[in-house]
Amino acid sequence: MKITDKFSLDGKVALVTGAAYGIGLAIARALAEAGARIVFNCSRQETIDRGLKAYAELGIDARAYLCDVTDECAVKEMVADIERNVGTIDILVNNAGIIKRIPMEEMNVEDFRRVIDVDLVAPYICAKAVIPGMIRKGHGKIINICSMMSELGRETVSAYAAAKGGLKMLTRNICSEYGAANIQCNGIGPGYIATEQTAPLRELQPDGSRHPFDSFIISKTPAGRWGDPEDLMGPAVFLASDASDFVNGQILYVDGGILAYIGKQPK
Ligand code: NAP
Ligand code: GCO
Repeated sequence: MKITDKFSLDGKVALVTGAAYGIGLAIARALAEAGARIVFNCSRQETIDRGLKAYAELGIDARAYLCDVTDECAVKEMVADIERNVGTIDILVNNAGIIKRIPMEEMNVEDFRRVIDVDLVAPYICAKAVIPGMIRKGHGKIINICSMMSELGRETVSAYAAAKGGLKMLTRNICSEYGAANIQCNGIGPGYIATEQTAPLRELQPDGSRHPFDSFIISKTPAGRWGDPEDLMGPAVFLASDASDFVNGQILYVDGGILAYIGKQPK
């Protein structure tokens, strides 16, 4: 097989959760351009509509489901409908996620639990729903969208860091439990990416200057910039394709080098 054929997703069915915009849309676009049939879900009809418009403008015939990933019954129904009407899911990208930036001592437990539910329990629910079909098919790819917060903490993101740290270990455990069924489960750990989720961290100040956190990230990132969702497209195709069949349980950090860098030395 030619090496370029190993990156082909022709004939594959990919479910990308929460992929109406942002990182999920970019990853789904990449998988589509590599040949996959795209299915996505969101929890709000207006987001579904926004996503379908975006895919149509990209020339991608995506199928959409209104489904909250924390609702196991709804996820099982969605997966069953996909298997009936599109085909068995070959690739699952657990992308749907939320963040609540609240100092831990001020965060109520309901908010903490909601972040854990969406960012950790839901990837378990979705993986559990697609694994039987992958086992029947004899192969599968699960990609969990982790985070720098799978490795590092920072103020106000206790629930998110706990969830993304757990998602790193869930990734390793799915690898351990299902590697023998030829299912590869890996993570992508984006650095700081310019999406709606991080928009508050990049808001211009009243005087027109950069947000202090924006300047902080620029200084902490060797690439000297925020990531773009498009920076995740190649890594996603790699982990979704035959090219990564012997890669399992790994987190591929796509972060411009931030995790490797202690930070600019004082002048
Ligand atoms: P985003 O712009 O906030 O988009 C999140 C998407 O998830 C939306 O389409 C949203 O649609 C969907 N979603 C949220 N809750 C859902 C639920 N309960 N059920 C189904 N869909 C749900 O986020 P993003 O920046 O693209 O991030 C995508 C993923 O990458 C997340 O897991 C995030 O933690 C991770 N990540 C982001 C960054 C970054 O810097 N942006 C870095 C590392 C990791 P609805 O609201 O309509 O459901
Ligand atoms: C934050 C940011 C980060 C990014 C991402 C970094 O408030 O620190 O939202 O958490 O979303 O997860 O990898």
